[in-house]
Amino acid sequence: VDSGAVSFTEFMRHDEVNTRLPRSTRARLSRHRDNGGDRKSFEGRNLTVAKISSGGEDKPIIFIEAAIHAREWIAPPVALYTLNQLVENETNSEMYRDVDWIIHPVVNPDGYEYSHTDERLWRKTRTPGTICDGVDGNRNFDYQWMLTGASSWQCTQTYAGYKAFSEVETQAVGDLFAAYKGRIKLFVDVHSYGQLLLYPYGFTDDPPDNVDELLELGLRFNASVSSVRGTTYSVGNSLTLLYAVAGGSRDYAYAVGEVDLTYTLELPAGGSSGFNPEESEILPVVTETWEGIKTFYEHIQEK
Ligand code: ING
Ligand code: ZN
Repeated sequence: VDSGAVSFTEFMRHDEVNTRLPRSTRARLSRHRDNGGDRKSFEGRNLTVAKISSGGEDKPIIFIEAAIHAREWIAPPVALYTLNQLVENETNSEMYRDVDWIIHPVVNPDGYEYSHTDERLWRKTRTPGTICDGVDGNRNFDYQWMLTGASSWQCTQTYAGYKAFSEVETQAVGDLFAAYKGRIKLFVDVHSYGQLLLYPYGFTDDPPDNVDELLELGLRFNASVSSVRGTTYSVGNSLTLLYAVAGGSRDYAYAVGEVDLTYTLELPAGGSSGFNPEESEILPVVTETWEGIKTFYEHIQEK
């Protein structure tokens, strides 16, 4: 057990995440890396995805992505803790016997780095615009693109890009949905903040076909998380509980990727901006969230 592979006592820079990923996924069974279709970020960083599998090409997949938004620093640790628990904690090894996992801990590495080096509250990618830089990755997916809750003006935080999938980082995620179509059974897009678990859709409050299952499983996620130290989540339709959004990865996963169970997870807040939890909060947050992830896993495993 190499518990020192990934830090949960401080926020890691992208190169630390990236170099520690292969270490924590070191050969045990057929775990391997996948660079999101061999793509690099706009500025040339690896778009490293960890895949955890005990072999075979037909098992259900749970897909977790984090940090499509740069400033949401508490999100990558949740993805990395999940990875760590799977590959470093022998007692969890049955969790990748019947189910495969794809974990993309930093979807937007350029923005993530910029939020460390230049502007703490940077949210978007780093592609240059004529006046303002960056695209909101979570408005850039090719499903109901620009319908609502997104902006065509490059200087806004929710700029959807000049076209759907204008960003290589969102294309890389889209490629994964295409490559594993039919196998991905649950997708979680990890954000902060708000203590919300949101299911489709972001652009309408018309309930999706399997709203009962989405809600019921979401409530079980909340029960598991809250059993640790009382953190509670509101579970519901995205638009109703938060605000209108179109072009996000969750709805794309649901409607185009044919993933039946898709959620946006808004982790707890911290600090004056909400995006700055104390580093001492990382471990409590990832630990309680892991209980919820296990509940997701049990549901997929029993299905
Ligand atoms: N929130 C998400 C956002 O992209 C969201 C919320 C995403 C709602 C997807 C619905 C669909 O605005 C944060 N904190 O980024
Ligand atoms: Zn976000």
